[in-house]
Amino acid sequence: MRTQVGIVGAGPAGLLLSHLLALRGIESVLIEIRSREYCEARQRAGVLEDGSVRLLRAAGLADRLNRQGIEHGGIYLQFAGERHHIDFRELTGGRTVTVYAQTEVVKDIIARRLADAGPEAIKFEVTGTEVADLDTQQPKLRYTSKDGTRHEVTCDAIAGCDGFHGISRPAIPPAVQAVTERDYPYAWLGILADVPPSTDELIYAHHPRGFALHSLRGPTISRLYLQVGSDEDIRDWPDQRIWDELSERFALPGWELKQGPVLDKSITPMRSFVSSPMRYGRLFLAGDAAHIVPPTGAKGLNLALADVAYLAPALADLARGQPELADQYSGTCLSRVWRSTHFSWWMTTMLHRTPGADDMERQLQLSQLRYVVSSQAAATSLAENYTGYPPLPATILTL
Ligand code: FAS
Ligand code: PHB
Repeated sequence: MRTQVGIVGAGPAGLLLSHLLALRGIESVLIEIRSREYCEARQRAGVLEDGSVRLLRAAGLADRLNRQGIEHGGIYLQFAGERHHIDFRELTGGRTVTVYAQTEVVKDIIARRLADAGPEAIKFEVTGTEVADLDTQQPKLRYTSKDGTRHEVTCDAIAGCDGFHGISRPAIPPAVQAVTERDYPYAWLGILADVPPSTDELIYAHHPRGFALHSLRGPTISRLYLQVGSDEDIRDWPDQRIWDELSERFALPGWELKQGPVLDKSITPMRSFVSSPMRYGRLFLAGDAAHIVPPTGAKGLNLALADVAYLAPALADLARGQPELADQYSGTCLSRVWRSTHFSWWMTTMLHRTPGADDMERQLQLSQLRYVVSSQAAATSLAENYTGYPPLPATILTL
């Protein structure tokens, strides 16, 4: 079997890449180990940067996003019994973010790919994925389909969009790969709750007991997170204990956290991870396969979408014998990745309590938070990074 681009992984990166390539007349084979239902139900990110919304609109994928997405003009920072609003519109000249869950982005793109290219557009529930001959002009993608048939696809290029635990990144020889990583001594316990949000925009709360985040998924569904120890077991966190802890960390006079049935809960480790370069021969990494950020900056999903926004034109040109964009791909993306990696680290270390930390950490954090909410320069820096910096260029948003 032959194709122009083999894509490993049907998360946001792989799905969007297959669509952006199709818009450019480039055929691809997209394989995925999980089922469609699993991919669509996997609770992950919730906030789209300004550029991600523009990208999905330019790609013709934003009908439901335009109807159901909730535009937010800022966030709240809470600390020392105070809650302050950071006004993105005012600070960035009109840029905003949109609350629209990753699950919905995945559903929208799967539906579009299957409608455009039929049931074979995404091969779900494959096993035995392998990539080979990456340093040749005909790399191979091998997998066993759900019916037990073993396949080998000869490609012009392969896109490793298979996330942090995928097989693509490990296929790069260690001698040519530089990994930079930092594990944080805490994790996020996240819940999806059947209760109207107690806030109009996200609340990021610094508290002596640890960080808490109030996000949302719509007028009747809330999404909340709690900093917990990095070795916590979700079985030790019955729903009421979670609500009690959240209520304490968000407590403000005259304000109450509404509680309700918990629909989903999970614990996510926190790490910063960058693998460089994001290319080896004809293998190109995109999204979590190449980098991981702590979710405090709401960057993971947006970085994945930005990577493939650059990768699609690069692979289209490469297929036509013009390698320049493909040669620039890794450098271009890593520059954005490090900006988001720094911002995510900055938000994380400003808001989370390091276990066993002395009062110096707390005083430094409070000073930084007070500076951010009182200085226009400091608040502008947070606002432009949170809404997406650097903004995706018009060349990338013109499809
Ligand atoms: P993904 O991991 O989403 O997708 C990779 C796909 O490849 C998966 O479907 C996987 O099944 C498939 N795959 C793996 N191995 C394969 C193989 N061998 N063959 C074929 N397919 C294979 N980001 C935020 O911005 N905010 C958040 O709150 C947030 N919360 C998160 C919570 C969790 C538990 C996790 C793990 C991540 C979270 N993230 C969050 C980050 C997340 O949104 C990622 O950035 C985003 O999913 C990245 O998309 P992809 O790069 O497509 O990777
Ligand atoms: C979410 O809604 O899931 C979310 C929002 C902002 C973050 C992380 C997660 O920083």
